[in-house]
Amino acid sequence: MIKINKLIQIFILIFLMISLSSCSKTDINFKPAVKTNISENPVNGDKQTKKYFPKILKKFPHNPSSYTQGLIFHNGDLYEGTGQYGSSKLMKINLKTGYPLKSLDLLPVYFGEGITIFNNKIYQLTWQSNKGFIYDINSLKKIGEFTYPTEGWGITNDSTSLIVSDGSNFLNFYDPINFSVIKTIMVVRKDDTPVYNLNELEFINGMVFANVYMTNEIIVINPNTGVIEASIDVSELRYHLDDIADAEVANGIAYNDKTNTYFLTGKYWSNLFEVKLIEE
Ligand SMILES: [Ca+2]
Repeated sequence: MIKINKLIQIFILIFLMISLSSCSKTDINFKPAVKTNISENPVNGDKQTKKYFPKILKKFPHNPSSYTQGLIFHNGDLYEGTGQYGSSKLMKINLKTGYPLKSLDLLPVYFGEGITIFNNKIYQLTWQSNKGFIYDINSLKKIGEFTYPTEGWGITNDSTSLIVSDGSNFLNFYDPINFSVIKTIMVVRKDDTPVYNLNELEFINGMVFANVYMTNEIIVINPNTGVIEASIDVSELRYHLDDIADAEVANGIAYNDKTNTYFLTGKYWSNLFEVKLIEE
C-alpha cells in the first residue's frame, strides 16, 4: 500500500510539474503582444521593412562615359537616357555588347533625365527645363513634347499614369494625355521618416522601385500609400566593376518580367549587372 501511495505521490508531482511548465508557456505567449507594441513604436518601426541584396547573375559592359539617368528593359533591348549638358542622349542598346543600336543626341541646352515606355512611346524628362520629350519607340524620332512644373529626375508608369520624381520626397502621378497631376504621394519609411532625393524609377509588380540619390539604397514604394515596404542595398555591386575610377552613384533600374531579373547600373559605371534579389 505504501508503495502505491508513493507512486500516487510521484504522479501528483509529475502532474504539478507539467501544469507549472504549461503556466510558464502561457506567460511566453504574452510576449509577442509586447513585441508588437515595441515595433509600432516610431523609433523602431522601420525594422519591419524587408531588406534585400542583389545576387549577380551576369555582368555586362556599360559605356563608362554614360551618365545614366533612365533605364528600361523592353523586348530584349535596353533603353538608356543619359544626362549632362552637351552629352545627353537617348539610346537603344544591345545588352550583350553595351553598344547603342540607335542613339539620339539631345540639344546641348537640355540635361537629360529619366525615361519610360508608355503605349509604345518613349517619354524622357529633362532636369531643370520643365520640358519632356516623346519619341517613337522604333525610330527614336521625336514626336511630341510635354511640360511639368517641377524638376525632372526619374520617370516610370503604372500603365495608367506617368510617375515622376523630382529629387524631393514626393512622387507625382501625371495623366499621360494632358499631363495634369492625378495624385501626389509622400514617400516615407515605416517609422514615418521621409526619404528625399528620389531618383531613377521602375514600376515592377505593383510597386515603385527608386534609387535614392547619393546612397547605395534602392527603395520599394507602395504607390497607394507612399510607404517604403522594402529596401535593397546595392553597395556590393561597386566591388564588381571592371573600372571604378570614374564610377559615381548607383542609378538605373530595369526589369525583365520574363525572368524576374533586374538590371542595375550607375552613373559612369563600366558595367551593368543582371541580378536576382535575395532577402536578408
Ligand atoms: Ca527605370
